[in-house]
Parts: sequence; C-alpha cells; structure tokens
Amino acid sequence: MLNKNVAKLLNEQVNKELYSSYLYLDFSNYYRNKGLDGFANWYFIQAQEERDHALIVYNYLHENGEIVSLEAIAKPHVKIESSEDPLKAALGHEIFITDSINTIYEAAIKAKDFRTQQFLDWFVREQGEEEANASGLITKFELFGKDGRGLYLINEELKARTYTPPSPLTRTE
Ligand code: OFO
Repeated sequence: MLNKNVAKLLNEQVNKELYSSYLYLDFSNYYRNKGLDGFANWYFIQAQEERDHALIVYNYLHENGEIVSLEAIAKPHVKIESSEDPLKAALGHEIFITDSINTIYEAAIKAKDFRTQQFLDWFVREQGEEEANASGLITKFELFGKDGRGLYLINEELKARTYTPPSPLTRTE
C-alpha cells in the first residue's frame, strides 16, 4: 500500500498523461489537415508515448495494491491559429507536467516513500528530455520554419521519428 496522498496524486497523474496524449493527438490532427505530415508524425508518436506514460503509472499503482480510478479526459484546451502554436503550447504543457511530477516526488519524500521516489526518477529524466525537445523544436521553427524551403526540411526531419515503447513498459523482470 502507498501513502494515501501519494496514491491520489499518482492516480491524477494517470489522467494527466492520458490528457497529454489527447492533446498531442489533436496537434497531430491539426498538422495532418495542413499537409505537414512530418509534424503530424512527431505528435502522433508523442501521443503514443504519453499513453505509455499513463500505463506505466497505472501498472505501478496496481503493483502496489492500489485501486485505479479512471476519470474523464478533458477536451484539448489549445486553440491553434498558426503552425507555431502547438509547438509553444507543447513546451508550456511539458513544464506543467514537470511541475506535477515534482509535486508527487515532494509528497513521496514527505511520506518517506523511497519506492515511489525511485519509480519517479525515470519520469524526472524523461521530463528533462521532453522539455528540451519541445524547446528545440521552437528554436528550429523560428530559425528556419518561416520560409517554405526551411519548413519543408523540418517536416522531412520530423517524418523520420519512429515509435519505441519506453523502457519501464518493456522491462520483463
Ligand atoms: Fe508524459 O511526458 Fe510529456 O507530458
């Protein structure tokens, strides 16, 4: 059994990760309609990864004898008016998720829950990478994405991203 507050926050995290998946699927949806298939691919894979993050937390709760409560997933909140909007919103959203992970970590420290702290270490690293990716994409777009040729090249680059399930989901032991 986990500390009550830690379990509650982890449960909420399942919903936040599923929401992240939904949000990024909406970004993919936008780019797909625009004909930017590389950007669409990037966020489609991002949506898959976010669903995986939800499953990692879901599994952890089950493995610790907790009852998981699946709540409603909100409609994506970002109003997209230009091709740059999803990129900026993604960075803001990742910062929000980092805060959320940090809050759970803090609660786990307070509860002397060392197992959850170890579990969350993967997410702490992952959030660092995700923030760096999101801000790198904004920089690239601002430097090269404003003319057709540059946008084409970024789109080609993003097309090459492939899906790999995150390590906590593929561990066999
Ligand atoms: Fe789940 O890592 Fe982004 O939000």
